[in-house]
Amino acid sequence: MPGPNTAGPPSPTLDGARVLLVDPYLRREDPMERQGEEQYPSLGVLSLAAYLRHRGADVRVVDLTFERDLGRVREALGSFRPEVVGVHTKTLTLERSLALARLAREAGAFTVAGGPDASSRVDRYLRSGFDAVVTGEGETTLVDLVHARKEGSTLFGIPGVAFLHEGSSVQGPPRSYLPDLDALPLPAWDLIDLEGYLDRWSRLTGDRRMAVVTSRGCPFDCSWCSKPTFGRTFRQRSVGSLMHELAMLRELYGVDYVRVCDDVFGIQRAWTEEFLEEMIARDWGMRFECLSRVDLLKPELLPRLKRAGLARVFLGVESGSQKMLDLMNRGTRLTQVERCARALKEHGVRQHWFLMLGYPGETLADIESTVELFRRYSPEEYSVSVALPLPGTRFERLVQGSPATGENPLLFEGVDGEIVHRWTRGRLRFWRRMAPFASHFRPSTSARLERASDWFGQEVARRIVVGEEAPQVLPRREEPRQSWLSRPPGEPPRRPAA
Ligand code: B12
Ligand code: SF4
Repeated sequence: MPGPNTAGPPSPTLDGARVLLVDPYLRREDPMERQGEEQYPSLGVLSLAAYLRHRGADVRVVDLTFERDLGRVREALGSFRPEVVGVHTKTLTLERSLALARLAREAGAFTVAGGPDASSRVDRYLRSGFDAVVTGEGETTLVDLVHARKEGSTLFGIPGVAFLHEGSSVQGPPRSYLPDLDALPLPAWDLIDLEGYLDRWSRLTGDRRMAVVTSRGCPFDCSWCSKPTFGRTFRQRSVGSLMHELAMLRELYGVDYVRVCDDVFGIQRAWTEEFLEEMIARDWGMRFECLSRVDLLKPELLPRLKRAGLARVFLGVESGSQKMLDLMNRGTRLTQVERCARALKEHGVRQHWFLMLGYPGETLADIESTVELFRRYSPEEYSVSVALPLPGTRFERLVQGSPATGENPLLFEGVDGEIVHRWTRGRLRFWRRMAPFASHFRPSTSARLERASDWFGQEVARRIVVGEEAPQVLPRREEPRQSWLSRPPGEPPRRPAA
């Protein structure tokens, strides 16, 4: 089984400390995800497990993804008797994380939460049963925390650690980011049932798929993007270390398709070129998919990306209106979207567009432009999310000044935002379904169809809008709607990244 591949930076020896890490995501409890097919183990948990093990801890992992209930955690608490239980957190799994904290505490373990959700609402986790929260990048912080527990020393002053002291939350200074990602050991694949994931992929697609990261963080500054773990830093692994990981996945597990889980793939052009050269030279027949930006996937790169195995790209297209892209601080141009979409089509690379509705300032005319852009390029896959002001984002600050610090801004004055949302999704679905037939239409038929769709779109819009003016999307006080986390049956998978 794979072990650590480097010595790594110096840090305390954990002397056999028993640590249990839990990924609380439980697919069958998530009605939206039950139909989803895109399942990968948490790379964060696997990286932490490998790092702790490398520092001398005795580590176990319970991945609940395909479990029926918390039975395996109970079992591990009883037989392994961990001193520390660490839980990976996402907003979707908050309740289950809190239930796990209760179970672990009852079993006498010290409980710690980490990952995107705990990092963005530390107090919530501390006041609901966790002994500590690790914010941001977890490897070195968790080692220091486990070491302090082992030694019985204080948690005060440990960078990246928060805990409650006499009822108040105390937070150590921010932890600096790991300077060299190559110093991390390979993920601890052997601590989970990786074969279970691979078998499932095999049945679904014929490929043995696994995830990797080639970098951490993203230097861009889209106004709605929340980056609770790696902030605006950007660190890239060397191509050599990535190729080593891919070779191991291939040899040990027969992986032949890789999802690159970076926030954005291809930020450094020289790195991308080197990676493509390596993939082409090795000729493994391994395919990959990634999330990227239209300004990075330059058409001249496409032939080599395709030869290197690029099969699918997730693109944050977001809107067909330049005004909206500028308001979102996206830093992309519609001309780039068009160029990129054309090039991907030409080279037979599947595209999945992320579209966003309801960002402040959006009018029905902007939504029309989005539908129009979609119609012209008809990506093979797409998902639509509702803009949500996440904690710590520029978007959140923007709506804070308004009388309503609305958590669900897809609300048009005088109009039910939900109708606009459904209506738009309906039209996108219609155009997606028409796409395979479009090439058989005569140009005059296509033009008639487009005119009818425009007329129908505008007519319905007129009926649901009260007043003459195209309404602005305005935030309004309401309970948060988690529609950005969910998707109705039959829709393609939701956006995986910000
Ligand atoms: C790849 C990815 C996916 C993949 C793989 C998911 C998986 N199993 O990890 C897929 C496509 C399946 C996916 C699905 C979903 N995802 Co996702 N995904 C990502 C993405 C782009 C990268 C995650 C990653 O691998 N990072 C690399 C690893 C090394 O970092 P990490 O996980 O953050 O872990 C580090 C720290 O967080 C910390 N840490 C993490 N856990 C713990 C635990 C302890 C105890 C400690 C001490 C520290 C610690 O230490 C780790 C190492 O430094 C992130 C965006 C991002 N940059 O985080 C979104 C993100 C995590 N996903 C998100 C969401 C919402 C989802 C879905 C719920 C969406 C949906 N409904 O379809 C599902 C949930 C499914 C699931 N199985 O969990 C959100 C979570 C937001 C939130 N607050 O909850 C994120 C942050 C994107 C965003 N900005 O909105 N996702
Ligand atoms: S949305 Fe994507 S490109 Fe924009 S800041 Fe977030 S991760 Fe970076």
